[in-house]
Amino acid sequence: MENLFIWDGPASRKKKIWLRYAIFLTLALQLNYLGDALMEFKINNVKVRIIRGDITEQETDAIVNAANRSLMGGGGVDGAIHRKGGPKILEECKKIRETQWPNGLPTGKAVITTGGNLKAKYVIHTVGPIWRGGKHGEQELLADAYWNSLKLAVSKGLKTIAFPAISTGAYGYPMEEAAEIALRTTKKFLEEEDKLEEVVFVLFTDSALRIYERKAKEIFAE
Ligand code: AR6
Repeated sequence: MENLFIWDGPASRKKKIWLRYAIFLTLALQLNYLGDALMEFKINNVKVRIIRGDITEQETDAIVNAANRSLMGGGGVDGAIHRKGGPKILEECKKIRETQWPNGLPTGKAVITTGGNLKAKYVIHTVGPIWRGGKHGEQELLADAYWNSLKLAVSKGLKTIAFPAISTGAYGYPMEEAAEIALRTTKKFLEEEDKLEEVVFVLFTDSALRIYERKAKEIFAE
């Protein structure tokens, strides 16, 4: 059999280039995988993971929806959750509107419904603030959205929860600032409360992932 590792003249040059390319690609993929897999922290014995992915594919007990106050669905994460989760989610949202929140869910509050056909058993719907320059209480409201979602998960006895980057899409919140609040609020919550087992931050793009990773190294190391 021809040995690919031995130089046997220009005829095999192309093969060697391909081989090197294949080795390089394998290593790069592994490094990338390891890099992501290593982005894991422990706060008060609770695992915090930061990954790139689709929130609707998460197998945590609950996934969080970046909803709007109507709770009747929309685009982005909200649209994807209702599409994949099916009509049961909307049915329960309608009941919540009829009973608990007739005028809509206020910004920063959270409610819970079934996960319908999703892998997650529950969806926690919260409303993040619309970014209006940062001087209209956006920070507090975004922190409330994370805090109240975590609190609701604990009050229902759930152990694992996954968040998207709330408010950073249609609502225009800058990713850097939003990541800072998501991570600081979660850290504070987990320092006070250790009933959860895992919190996952699911970022949709590479650039969002990098921002979260950088911020997490800073904030969780403090
Ligand atoms: N998985 C994870 N992250 C996602 C996904 C996904 N499948 N799809 C988008 N993102 P957005 P908001 C990211 O707009 O800013 C809706 O219409 C996306 O890249 O879903 O809170 C609601 O009904 C972005 O970084 O939520 C509201 O009206 C982040 O998720 C309004 O949008 C949030 O983007 C809420 O806007």
